[in-house]
Amino acid sequence: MGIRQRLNLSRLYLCTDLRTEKGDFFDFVRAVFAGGVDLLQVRDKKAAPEAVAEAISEVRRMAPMRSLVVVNDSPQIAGGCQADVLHIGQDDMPPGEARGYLHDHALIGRSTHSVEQADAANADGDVDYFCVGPVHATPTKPTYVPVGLDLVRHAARIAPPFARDAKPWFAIGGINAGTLEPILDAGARRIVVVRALTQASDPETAARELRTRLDEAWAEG
Ligand code: TZP
Ligand code: MG
Repeated sequence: MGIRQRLNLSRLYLCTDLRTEKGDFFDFVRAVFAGGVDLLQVRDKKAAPEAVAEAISEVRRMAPMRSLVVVNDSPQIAGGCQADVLHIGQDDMPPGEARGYLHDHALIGRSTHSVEQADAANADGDVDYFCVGPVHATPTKPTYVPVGLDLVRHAARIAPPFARDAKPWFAIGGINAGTLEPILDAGARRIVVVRALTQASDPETAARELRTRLDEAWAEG
């Protein structure tokens, strides 16, 4: 399956650090892939770039065919390991410049935190998907102002998930099985989570629960 098709089919995106304190990174990765995660980003600002690059190579070997492994922030690391997806924020290298480091079919995702940023990402030919958030306040990003459901509704208007040519987008920030329903009602059909899986006692079951609800929401329309 091609990279873009995998993105189009994706629903559950996990950002995780290397879990060095827990020491169970690869077991965790195996569990969440089994539970239905289809994009996995390694985001560990404390780890050495070499450790992140090494972990990413191993995760790519473990990843199911339908999934995509995402490199955060660094076009250089993404290019160096021939990554299929690079994720960049508003303060990172601009997408058009970052593309120069990547292989020809690689995808670029961008974080957005306002209507203006979401509109710009949606219109940018170098951005293949975007994220909107944080929907709710989150200790994972304590300095970010929550954008609430209004930005989710806006994203659903400019890029309706069921429209054939609409750009994929993900809601992010404070999402778990208990907060998912209003986010689906606001029009999201793809989500990014951190704590919902990294802090779960049974990450495979937690992933499967989110995945099942997302699959149902896609089927419901
Ligand atoms: N960007 C906006 S919110 C967020 C990022 C990386 C973190 C979301 O973490 P959690 O634990 O799912 O609330
Ligand atoms: Mg960044």
